[in-house]
Amino acid sequence: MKLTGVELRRIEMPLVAPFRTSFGTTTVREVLLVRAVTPGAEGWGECVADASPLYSSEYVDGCADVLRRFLVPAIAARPDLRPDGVAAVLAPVKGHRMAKAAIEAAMLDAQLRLDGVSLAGRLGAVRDRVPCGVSVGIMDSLPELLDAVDGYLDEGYLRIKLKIEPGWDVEPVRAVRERFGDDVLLQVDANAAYTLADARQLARLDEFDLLLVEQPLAAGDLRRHAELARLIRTPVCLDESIESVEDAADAIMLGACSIVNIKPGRVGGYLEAVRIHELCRAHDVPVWCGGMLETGIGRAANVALAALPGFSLPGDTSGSNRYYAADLTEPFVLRDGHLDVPTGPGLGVAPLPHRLEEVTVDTEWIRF
Ligand code: SMG
Ligand code: MG
Repeated sequence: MKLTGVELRRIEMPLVAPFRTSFGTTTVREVLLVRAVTPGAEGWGECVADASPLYSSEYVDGCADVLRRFLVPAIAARPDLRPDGVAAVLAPVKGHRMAKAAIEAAMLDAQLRLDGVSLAGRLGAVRDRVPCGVSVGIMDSLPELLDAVDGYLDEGYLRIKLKIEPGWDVEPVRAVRERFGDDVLLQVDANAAYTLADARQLARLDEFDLLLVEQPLAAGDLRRHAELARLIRTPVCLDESIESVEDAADAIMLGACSIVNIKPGRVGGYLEAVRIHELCRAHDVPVWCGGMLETGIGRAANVALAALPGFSLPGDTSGSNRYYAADLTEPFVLRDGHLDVPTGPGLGVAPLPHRLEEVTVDTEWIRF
């Protein structure tokens, strides 16, 4: 494809409420957007890195730097590069998967708009809407948590995920079960806040029939996840540990997880995400689509991915209003617990120009 240039654009999106996890609290989502410009179309990619390297080693300034200095120049040097060749061209640069995913997504969007094909169609989607869950942050008190869960169930969310950490695990889960009953699909996410020495505490969650416990231990620790999986009944799901299809293969083989959270940014892009989906499907390992508090740009792509056949559990694909009073695109609205998969070419959505202007804090144009 003939790129005329790439824009790196920083935006700041205030959240409707602070979102607290075991590693920190977000009140404003700082997002790096990548815009790939061709003579016939432009495409958008959302980088999912946070402002600080706490979820993973990547962070917004680092992503902008590696894009500017290494990734975009490598792509500029290959004038006929198509989106499905991007990963191989960027492979000599180690790591930096979130940054790589963002430029690949922008090029994919531009190419698909030129071709008149939707991202969902390109990835192999088989559904026109996807079932949605919601991720509920750590709160200051149980009554606050129960109010939040009550509100989300009222809105129609089909699955609740509670963020947990040592000191906030069994009690919030028990409180939600007691108040809302055993039929609610419920799962927890520790963001690596425990060690294997906490196995006994984690086993106390067994009685609550959770769908899964997500990333209880450190990202690099597949072996101990496998040990933990033998000590507790709740299925172990991995998020931070899975950065590639090879990681997923290792985790499945070791018995480190029986479910995988697929986040395209974490694994280096939507095309790698599809490969992980295929591997998991071949092994009968259910997958679901994770979330990184995306704006409508990243959300559109996630919803397209979540429409693939192996995504058999509701994802963290919440409506726009879960995080933003005003989204960057036309908002994604929950209907009957589902979001519609966009059908237009590429992402099927684009930033609303006035909204984009309002939230932009910096732009940088790299001419080819
Ligand atoms: O987009 O709904 C969302 C966020 C879902 O909990 C969520 N994401 O570990 O799965 C996870 C977290 C990572 C982001 S926390 C700032
Ligand atoms: Mg997670």
